[in-house]
Amino acid sequence: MRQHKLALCKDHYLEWILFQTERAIKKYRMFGRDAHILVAVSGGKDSLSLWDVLWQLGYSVDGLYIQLGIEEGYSIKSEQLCANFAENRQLNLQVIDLAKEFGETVIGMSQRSQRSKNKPCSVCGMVKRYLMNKAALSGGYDVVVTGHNLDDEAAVLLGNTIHWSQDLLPRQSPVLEDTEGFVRKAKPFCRLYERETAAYAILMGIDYIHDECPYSLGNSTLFYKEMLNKLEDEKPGSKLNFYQSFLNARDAGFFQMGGMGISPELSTCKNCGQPTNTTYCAFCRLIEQTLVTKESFTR
Ligand code: Q46
Ligand code: ZN
Repeated sequence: MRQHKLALCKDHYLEWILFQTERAIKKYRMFGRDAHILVAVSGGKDSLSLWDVLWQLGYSVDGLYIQLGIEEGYSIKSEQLCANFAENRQLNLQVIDLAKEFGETVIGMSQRSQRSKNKPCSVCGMVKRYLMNKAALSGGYDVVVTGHNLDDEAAVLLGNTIHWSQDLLPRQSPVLEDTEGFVRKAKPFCRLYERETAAYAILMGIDYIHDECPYSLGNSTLFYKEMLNKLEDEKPGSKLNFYQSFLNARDAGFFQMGGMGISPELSTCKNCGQPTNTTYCAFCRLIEQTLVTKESFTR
């Protein structure tokens, strides 16, 4: 690990990952030892490694898999890998199947939505965030955790910085506090490089989906990741420094200046009760568009 000037054998590497994860949980006050945790799993190396690490560290953690119905066998295979992972460790996995519960896959939903223009990622992201929050609230969980790693966070940060996004920059954080209607969210792998989480999965023998979602090809996050990798090759530690310096600046109040960080007033959705700044939340408007009957949705 050139960025840390550190080389470790297998046993010490696995210990190091556990130590670094615990350290991030404490440093950013993500959750306590007795928290009831829901981890959102996709079948990929990051989320399954995170579930494994939290379990190894002795946390109480259940899994949530959202079956999106992505073609080319991607969703079927990823659900199976999550189910195998949970079964091998006797852990609880909740599955929400969009087609069964809402009558349509995420691709069908996005084709009907103004929001996506044939690129499902925007609708997909919104649907996943909504359902994670809903599942965590109804299951009585204290926090939802996701497997976002440093490469993900640095790429999003680069995109938000290029646009100087006044809405998104102040909200990018390793932990989002719970607020009325929103459960707490945390990213315990936010300081681990993608190759570090991949190495953990391989060394632990975790069977994960190696294919990328077919819709991820050509998206700007992948492009920003490639740019950051080039920078990292020339200057090891650049990604970590970019992200950490941003967090330091944010904590020092940088984004409170000039009106950044002002959030719109939220009320509650008239259909489902989740927070929104319009009469009906984006998820309920989407479901109405997809012609699913109100009875099946509010069930
Ligand atoms: S699953 Fe969904 Fe991702 Fe596939 S459709 Fe896009 S957002 S790329 S993380
Ligand atoms: Zn709603």
